[in-house]
This record gives sequence, C-alpha cells and structure tokens, in this order.
Amino acid sequence: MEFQNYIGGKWVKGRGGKTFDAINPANEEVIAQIHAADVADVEAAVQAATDAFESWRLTPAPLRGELLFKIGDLLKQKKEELARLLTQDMGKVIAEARGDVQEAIDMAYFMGGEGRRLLGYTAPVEMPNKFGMAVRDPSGVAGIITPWNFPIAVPSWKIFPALVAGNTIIWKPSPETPAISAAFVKVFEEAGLPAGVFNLLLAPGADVGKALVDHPGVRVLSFTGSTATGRAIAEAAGRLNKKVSLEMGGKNAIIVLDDAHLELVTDATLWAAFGTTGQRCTAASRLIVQKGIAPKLKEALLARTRKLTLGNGLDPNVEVGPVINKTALERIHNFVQIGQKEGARALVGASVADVNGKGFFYTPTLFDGVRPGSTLEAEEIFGPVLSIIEVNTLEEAIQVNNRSKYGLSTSIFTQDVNRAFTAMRDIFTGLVYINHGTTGAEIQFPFGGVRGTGNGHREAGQAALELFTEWKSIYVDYSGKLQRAQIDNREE
Ligand code: UN1
Repeated sequence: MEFQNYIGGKWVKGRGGKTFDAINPANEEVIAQIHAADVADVEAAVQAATDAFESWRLTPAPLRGELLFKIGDLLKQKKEELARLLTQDMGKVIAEARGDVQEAIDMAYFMGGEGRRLLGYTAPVEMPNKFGMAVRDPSGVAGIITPWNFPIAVPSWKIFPALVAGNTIIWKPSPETPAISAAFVKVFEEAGLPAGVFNLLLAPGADVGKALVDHPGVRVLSFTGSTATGRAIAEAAGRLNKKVSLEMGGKNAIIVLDDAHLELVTDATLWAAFGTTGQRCTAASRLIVQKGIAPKLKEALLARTRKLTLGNGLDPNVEVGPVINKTALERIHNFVQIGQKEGARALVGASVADVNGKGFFYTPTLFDGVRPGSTLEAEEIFGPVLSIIEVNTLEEAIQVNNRSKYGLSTSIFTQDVNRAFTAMRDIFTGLVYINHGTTGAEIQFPFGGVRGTGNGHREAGQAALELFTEWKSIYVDYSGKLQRAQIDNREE
C-alpha cells in the first residue's frame, strides 16, 4: 500500500520527496509507504483551503449537512474495511476499532443535522422599529492536529463541526497512523466534498505541524495530544491571536466506595484501565478505593488481569493489543520502574511482554500501595498501568481525585444515591461517570477537561461549534431615523 497527501482535491507526493513507513505495532511489519509532506506543502494546503473557503462558506449549510450524511453512509458501508486497517495501523483490538469508526459515523450524522440548525438567536432590542439577531459565521481556515490513539473518532469531533459550519480544513494526523488517516480522507473525496475544503498532510516530526500553527492564513487550531506540544501550540497561537482548542493529558480515576457492586466494578475497571491498552485520554489510571472493599476488589482484579489475552488485535479473542511503538514501551516501563523505586508494589505485570517475539506489548500492570503525590499517582503514563490508592472516606477520595494536575474523567461506584449526587457536585473533571468506568463518552455531549487537560474549550456535541464559528451580531434599524442606543430612549 502507498498513501499520499491530499491538497486542493489532488493526491500528491510531498514536495521534499521523502517517504516514511506505516508500521503495524503488533508485528512490526510495514503496512504502507507514506509520502511525507514538508513545509512547502503547508503553504500549498493553506492556499487551497483559503481559495475553497469563499464558495464553501456560501454553500447553504443544509447542503453542507447533506454531504455529511453521505459521508456517514459511506463510513457505515466501509466500517469493517476501515476498522481492519485501523487495527493494523494503530494496534487496538478489532472490536474497539469498529467502535472508533462508529464514533465517526455518529458524529457525521449528528453534525449533518446541524446543517439545518447552527442556531443563532434573536432578542428584543431597546429601540422601536429595530431588529437584532446573532448568527454564526465560520471561523475560516482550520488547522487540525490529532493523535494516533483514536485515529478516526477524535478527528471526527473536530472535522465534522468545522465542515458543517463552513470552515475549510488542513488536517495533520499523527504520523503513527497515516494509512487509516488517508483512507478516512478518501471517504470524503468519494462523497464529493469540493476540492480544497479538506486537505491532508502526512508528516513525521514537528516541522509541518509547526508551520501550520505559525501560518498566518490559519485562523483556528484544534489540537489533541501531549501537554508539552499543546502548550507550545497555545503560546505560538497566542502570539498570532488565533483561536485554539487544546485537549491534552489525563490522570483519570475510578472511585470505589465500600457499598459498590464488586463484580460490576471489576468488569468496568478492567475495561477502563486496559481497554485500548490504557492508551485513551480517558483511560483509568488511578483506582481510589475505600478501605473496606479494597481486599476483595484487589483479589478480583488480580485474578482477572492475569487472564487477559495479549496479541494481534485482528484476532477476535485478543483482549489487549500492543502499545503504539518502542518509545512508548520504554516510557511505560520507565514509569513502572520509578513506581517501584518510590515504594509501590506491582501485584501483576510490570514487564515488557513477549508475543511471538515481535511487536510492542506490555503486560497489564496493577500497582498496590500507591501514595498520593507519587509519580505513579500524578503522571500520565498512557499505557496499561493502574495504580491503587486506598482512602477512608468519600471526601478523601474526592480530594485525591481533584488534586490531580489533570481533570478529564472521573467515575464513582456506589449504590447510595446521596453519595452519588455529592460526588456529581464535588468532582471537578470535564466528564463524570456514575457506576461506569472513565471511558465511553458519546458524541452528542461536550468532551474535554479542566485544569491541565484543556484550555476551556470542548469538542463534540454542539459545544464543538463554538470553536469553529464566530458570533456576528446584526442590528437592523427600520425606523428611518437616527436612534442612538443607550441614549435616545432615556428620559434623564
Ligand atoms: C480518548 O479518550 O482518547 O470516551 C477518546 C471514550 C471514547 C473516546 C475517547 N468514546 O472512551
């Protein structure tokens, strides 16, 4: 297989003439050769997106929405094919890859419907014979930079709202998942999206992303990825007065109170901690457990964690796939070793796993006796490592949860409605789950986090439109004379 960049409605090799490989993390095989974009391609893509903007913004929004419905239909038809490519490009197990594609289908239909909403509002005005309304304009050319862990779902939270609102796009996906990214763009092309509306740049390294962030023609930026990169983007964007949405790290916790349903907590914890091999922004990496239930829960988790099947995600019996690459494997193991040095005890795992001598596998790991404030408790590991922290009360659990520098997702297990509502009020994260793990967000609700996780924006849901639209307030005076607001209608 071979994939190229998509600029101005054409598939093109990078101007620098370089290529790189798309590697299957389950067996280290090269699945595709990718033509790398370089900085000169950024210029061409911004030009194409700028040219296309004029006619795209004037295309009636309901028609833009209809194109999204068509894209949704095509994604549905190609769901299995795309899911299989996604698993080979990124490693997640096939059932989860299907979920990843399904999330894009959901988002396409949801935002397709926005084509006939994109709601503004009217309000009464203070002068006679005058009318006021607020409408949404597209923000302009959007730069979208996305990670490898949800190569289809996360981009769709940004791409579909941007398109329906009349923006044009330059998408720079992670170089770890170039094949599935290009396959995704082909669906938009097949649906008949006009040339230049959606451009794709595939590139390793930071140069292309940086050029996109710095380009004066790009008005709005939406980024999901590491905290360090997000901060750098925000600084650059701030200097250039651009709109920027950041979605960064997480250190999500499941809180388990003594009255929780043990079997449910066990199922949910395994899924939230080790699903996607712990590589979700929303993955549970802390288990904050009340002391009474802790011994039984640890026993249940330990038994089940030991039984998890690692391997190639295309095998339907495999429960845990590889991590994305060798660097990730080393980073995860490094955190595990630091944890051990700091006095936490690994109940299971804590080692690189050998699956037929190939691929990047890490054994699902449970750490007991993790102290609040220690490295394991505080830092995002982005791998299959769960740290158990014992507490005495609900209040203490919430305190430990809220002290994190991140604030994406928290869950609590209890059968007591009073304590559930207290937790809903006092937990400060962008997502809160009651009697469900920390993952499983649906696209119709805002997605994002507080503290170090984000910068105040939300993706998905109607909230996503805030980034990709600018409010325009329009006043129509049909009185035929000068009416000065705040002045002429006052007696004094
Ligand atoms: C992510 O955590 O990186 O909520 C995205 C979920 C998915 C999306 C997660 N719907 O787990």
